[in-house]
Amino acid sequence: MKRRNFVKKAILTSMATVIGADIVFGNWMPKGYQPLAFQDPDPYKMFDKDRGMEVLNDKPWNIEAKAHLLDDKITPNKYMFIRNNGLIPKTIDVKNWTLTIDGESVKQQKTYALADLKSKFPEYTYQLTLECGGNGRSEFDPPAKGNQWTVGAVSCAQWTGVRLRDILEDAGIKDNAVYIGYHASDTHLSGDPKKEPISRGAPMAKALQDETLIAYKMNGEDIPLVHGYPLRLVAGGWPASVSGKWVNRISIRNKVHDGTKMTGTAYRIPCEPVAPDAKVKDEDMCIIESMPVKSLITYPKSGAMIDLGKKLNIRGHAWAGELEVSKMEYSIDFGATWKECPVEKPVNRLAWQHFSASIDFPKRGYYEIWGRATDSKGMSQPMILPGWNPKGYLNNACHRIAIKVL
Ligand SMILES: Nc1nc2c(c(=O)[nH]1)N[C@H]1C(S)=C(S)[C@@H](COP(=O)(O)O)O[C@H]1N2
Ligand SMILES: [Mo]
Repeated sequence: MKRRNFVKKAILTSMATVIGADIVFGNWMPKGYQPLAFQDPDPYKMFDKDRGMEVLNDKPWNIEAKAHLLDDKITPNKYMFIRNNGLIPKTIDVKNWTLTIDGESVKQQKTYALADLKSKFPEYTYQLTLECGGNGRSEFDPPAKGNQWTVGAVSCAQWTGVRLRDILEDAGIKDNAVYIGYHASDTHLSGDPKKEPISRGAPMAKALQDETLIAYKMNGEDIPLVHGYPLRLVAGGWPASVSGKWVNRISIRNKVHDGTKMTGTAYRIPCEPVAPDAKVKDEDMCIIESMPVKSLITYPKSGAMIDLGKKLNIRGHAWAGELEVSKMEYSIDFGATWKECPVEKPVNRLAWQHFSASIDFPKRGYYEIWGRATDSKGMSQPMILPGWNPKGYLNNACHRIAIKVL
């Protein structure tokens, strides 16, 4: 019989690879037919994520971790949250991938192939804390629109690449440079090729920091596609929206970058505190820069039980944007009293720091452990939700876990 109306063998084989099983009656599949497995993809398989992660949105894909999944000192891919504003690039042409430096304040526009970047500039590796500006949004009341992140939109992976500073200086920075802005190859949800899903940036001082990288590796391997393969800007300690994935162009601007999600209310908070539910004018909103001090108890998992008379060992991470965490405390009495516990130095600037404590409980019953970090300028995490803001950013309230002593 004639087979030309049916799917070719090579295509069948590649489909079977993606699905992870033989397509038994595949030779009967009409040409151009899309198997259901592709129409309703399994995000955990597609992105190599742990099944304990929580999918918040599938268009675009937004997936968060849980506190206890973030226990590793270096966050592995399977526990790393995903935040997309648009659609992940469908095809990545690595061989022809380039990074262009342009803008009003570049001395000479330049384009670098991936291989150029790797051979021309020295390589650095840093562990960098990336927290979404909207992490903790789910607690705001009145609620804020957007992904209802709980605590899991934070990661601290190891990033390897070249310094953005070295590239910018190679192209030449004019004296009037103010800001950099990134452009990337993901596409707008509307499908309109002229619209960018996001194009943010940072002031020159942040762009020129040692730790601000144009990265091509995460945790020692190629960056996973969903996290920005093959090239990503990484600016630790600032809202992770500054860390552009799939970057192909960086503009040196003579003004504050005005790309998508730089203006209006996006990634901005009221310059002065406002009452909950207040309407704030665009001109009274200020761009979020360094993230506030925060911590997570990553062990044990909330709900753990322990026998009376046994010590409970807890541990977790604390971070403070551009600053260091200088003190870590915990409370088992709803914040009435606090005990200090040791917190390690960061492996490098902008990496999260590890704390641990060994806790005694006076009698059987229900307890909560609250963790509170303080930064090197003396600012501490608030015990409950901090300043309400229209878009629900910067909730750095103390993390809490429930414990039952039997
Ligand atoms: N090109 C591009 N870069 C992007 C985004 C995006 O949608 N497109 N999202 C930003 C936001 S809001 C966050 S919080 C981080 C999330 O990074 P991750 O998905 O690797 O965890 O990427 C940032 N970089
Ligand atoms: Mo974000």
